[in-house]
Amino acid sequence: FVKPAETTLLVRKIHQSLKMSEKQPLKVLLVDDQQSMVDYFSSLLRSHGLMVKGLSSAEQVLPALEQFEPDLFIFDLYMPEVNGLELAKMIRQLDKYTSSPILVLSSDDTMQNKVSIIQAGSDDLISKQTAPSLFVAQVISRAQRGHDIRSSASRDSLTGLLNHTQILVAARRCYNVAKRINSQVCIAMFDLDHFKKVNDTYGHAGGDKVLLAFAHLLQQSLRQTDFTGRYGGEEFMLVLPDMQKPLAIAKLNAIRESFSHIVFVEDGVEFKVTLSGGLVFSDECEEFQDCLLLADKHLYEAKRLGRNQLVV
Ligand code: GH3
Ligand code: MG
Ligand code: MG
Ligand code: MG
Repeated sequence: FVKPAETTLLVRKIHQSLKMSEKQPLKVLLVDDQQSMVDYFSSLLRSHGLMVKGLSSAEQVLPALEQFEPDLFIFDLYMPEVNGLELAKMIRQLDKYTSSPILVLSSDDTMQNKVSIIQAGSDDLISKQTAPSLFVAQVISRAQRGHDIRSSASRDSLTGLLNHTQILVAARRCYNVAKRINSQVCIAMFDLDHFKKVNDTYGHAGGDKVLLAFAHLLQQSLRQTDFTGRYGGEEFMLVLPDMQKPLAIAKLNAIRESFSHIVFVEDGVEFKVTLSGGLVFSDECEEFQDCLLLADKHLYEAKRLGRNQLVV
């Protein structure tokens, strides 16, 4: 038996890692072998509203990344064992951080050092003697860029929904949570009906408007704790954690129904679009992969039965 609060908490964690909401502070991971430097720069940045994880050795970096997803890395150049450049190279090899900004800190800000730092793939060298206000300004602007890169990489550019990779990450995590604490998650695959015809008749721009309208409808209709992603061209995946079957079905059916009533206008011509959906619940499958197969099978069945309907 599990209290609903626990699911909410776990689901919120998944959201935090995927959504990176604007309200979250910018996050910086700082490594310097001198603890006094770590303390000084961390408190300077914290006093300007940044969230800082300060470490005094390179070995602590990988474990720290499991809990803390930085927008910007700052590495001291001279450190025993692994220096700042080597550490930067290692970070660049992690899928999640291939494009993250990395600043290297040194009191030795010679041209030669600057050149080798940039050649090694880091973004810039900052002198430890830089005026605090300039240091803070540089860090904030780089961290903001890093944040933007990371959030655009997880979202679909047309609709702003999670992209294919991220919605699958969300679905898999919710599935694992549901299995672990014995709650229920609904995974739905929605596919717009005869969308090729919409494009052929009203143009690609007309089709895009329909996709956007649908994305807006989803965002309005679902809870903060639900996940919505663009799975493919005109295919969407919804993940509804911790919701009883009848309620999930009713909710998704209401979305299908509302969408079918939207009147689009293109060059003065009015038209409507419908969608079909396949639903699956976590207790119906042994493995996450089975959920995807079953949802897809149900979607295919909804199409076969005449579209504009959901199959559970
Ligand atoms: P069904 O009812 O069986 O799903 O038929 P359908 O025509 O919707 O399915 P099909 O897979 O044959 O065609 C999907 C179409 O979606 C093809 C493509 O032109 C369109 N599409 C995919 N991505 C986009 C997009 O980003 N914008 C626009 N406007 N159209 C897109
Ligand atoms: Mg040092
Ligand atoms: Mg379609
Ligand atoms: Mg399709």
